[in-house]
Amino acid sequence: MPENKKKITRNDKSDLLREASQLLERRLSGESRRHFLKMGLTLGGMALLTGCDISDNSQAEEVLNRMSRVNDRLQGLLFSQTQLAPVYQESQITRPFPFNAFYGEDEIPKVNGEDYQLELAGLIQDKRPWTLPQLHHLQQVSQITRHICVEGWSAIGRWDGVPFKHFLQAIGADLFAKYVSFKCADDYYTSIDMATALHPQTLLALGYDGNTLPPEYGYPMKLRIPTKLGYKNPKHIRVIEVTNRFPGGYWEDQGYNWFGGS
Ligand SMILES: Nc1nc2c(c(=O)[nH]1)N[C@H]1C(S)=C(S)[C@@H](COP(=O)(O)O)O[C@H]1N2
Ligand SMILES: [Mo]
Repeated sequence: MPENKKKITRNDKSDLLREASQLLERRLSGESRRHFLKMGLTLGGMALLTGCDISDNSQAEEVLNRMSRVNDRLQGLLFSQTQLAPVYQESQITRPFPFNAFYGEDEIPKVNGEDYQLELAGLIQDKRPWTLPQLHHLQQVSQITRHICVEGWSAIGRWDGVPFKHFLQAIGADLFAKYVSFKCADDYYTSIDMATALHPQTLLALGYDGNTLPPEYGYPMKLRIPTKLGYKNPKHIRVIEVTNRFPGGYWEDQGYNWFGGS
């Protein structure tokens, strides 16, 4: 008998519901998640609306996927390039700042900055790779913001680097394309919408707290996006691609909400 066709008892159902609502929390994010919850649009409600049987795993999965896609679209619509994430004082920085990755600290990728080249692909006029000294020649800014991880922790840090919008303009990226995607020196990958890429607080971060970005926080560079959850902030970026084809992401492809607003 296939996994999702097993007979389901009453207890199984409440376990399933509990598990499903935890999944749902992960699949929705940002301002529209708060709207969803305020409207009482729960998984059960959605199941009624769509006529899906949520005690059937594959149908529950389908409901979650649909809610997640609606949530992406709503967040995209609600997102404003003039609405800024809160900024903090030097004294509020969390020390030490937490490390997180899908592996332990002993597996942090070792990138050699001397021969490092940032590769560019897709809808970009000038796809020549960039070295670290070239990136340091661009105008640098610094910013103290809160990093929020879906796993239930947040921390305030200071990142220094190049406003990503300036970089996209410098390389002649198609600013009307839908997505910017990132491949990292570990097996991590993620992607963002163009509106977020152009947001004034989105930073190609080369430094942390006044020093070179250390290996644990993403040497030689990470994208720091204070309007998005932690998993949308790629560390150890190796390739940047501008594209209209939906690129997904490491956690997003496992069910985390793609827009991932904070
Ligand atoms: N390359 C890479 N980037 C990544 C991750 C990862 O595993 N690999 N994890 C993401 C997650 S879930 C979080 S919370 C943050 C953690 O960043 P930090 O180590 O600077 O706190 O990195 C994000 N970017
Ligand atoms: Mo995270």
